[in-house]
Amino acid sequence: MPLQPTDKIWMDGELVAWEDAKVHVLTHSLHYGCGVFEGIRAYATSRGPAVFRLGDHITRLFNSAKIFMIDIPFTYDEIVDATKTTVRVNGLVSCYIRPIVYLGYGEMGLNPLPCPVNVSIAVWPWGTYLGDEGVEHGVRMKISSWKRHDPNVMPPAAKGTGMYINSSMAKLEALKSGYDEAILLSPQGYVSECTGENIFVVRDGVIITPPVSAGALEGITQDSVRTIANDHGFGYREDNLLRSDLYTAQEAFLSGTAAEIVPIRSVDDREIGEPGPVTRKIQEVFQAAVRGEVDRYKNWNDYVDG
Ligand code: PPE
Repeated sequence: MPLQPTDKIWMDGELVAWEDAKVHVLTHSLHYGCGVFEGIRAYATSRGPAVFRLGDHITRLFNSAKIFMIDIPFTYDEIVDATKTTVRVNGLVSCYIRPIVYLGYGEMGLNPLPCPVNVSIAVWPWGTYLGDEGVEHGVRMKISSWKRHDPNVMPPAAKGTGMYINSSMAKLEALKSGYDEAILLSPQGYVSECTGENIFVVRDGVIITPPVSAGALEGITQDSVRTIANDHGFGYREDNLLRSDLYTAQEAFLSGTAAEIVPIRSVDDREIGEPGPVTRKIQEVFQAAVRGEVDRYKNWNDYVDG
């Protein structure tokens, strides 16, 4: 689906018109992929739009930047405020939010140190990432021939722009082969994550997800799944998973800000089937929580209008 333009984009402290939010072709990050970003969502609630776990996302943005030694020229509070302002001025009740920190125009060459650090925040309406059909009946997954990053080649804890070439290639391979989405294995052969989502299997009522050491991003939605699972009496643990654990899973699902909670209906043509009760319950509670309907999770809702 083509991007749906909104009114304003926050760029380096100013709100500029959507069509004027441009960068020079010699922007450092365009050539070398050195930048960090976040994916956040704001949801419609009875008290107006609420950004989901905003503080956690901005903390991860600063941590990603720290890993690459990118010095963000704004404080945590300034970025939090700018995010809310951008949602507010665009008048959207719900939206996807994309903050990006990148090395700008100035010097060329691999040394990142002389480059200016630029920050932008854009928002736009974004529906279901993996399709309505996928949310309802599950997506068909393919294990990619591309491996996830080795932690000493690319740091999985960082949400670095250039790191997503790996995800793009896996996505391309899956789509060209007729599947909805890819699963990547770590260089050691354990299940890591999907191109832009964490992965879970359910076995005898216990939800199992790969540990960060298998190379996955520490997902904020994944952490919400952990909390919801603990609060609803499901077992939850992090453990290494083999591809055969996916093939024999009783239920499997994925989680991410863009994707939300999506059931997996098959992996490499091994049928898992229609979404099971654990997946459905997690989906249902998550959808209520993001909309500010669950008292217990109120601290996850950051209201844009104060
Ligand atoms: N793994 C990867 C590689 C990843 O990119 C994401 C988010 C996750 C796990 C889940 O993290 P969290 O959103 O905190 O639960 N991917 C973002 C970008 C997706 C995109 O296509 O762009 C997102 O979901 O916003």
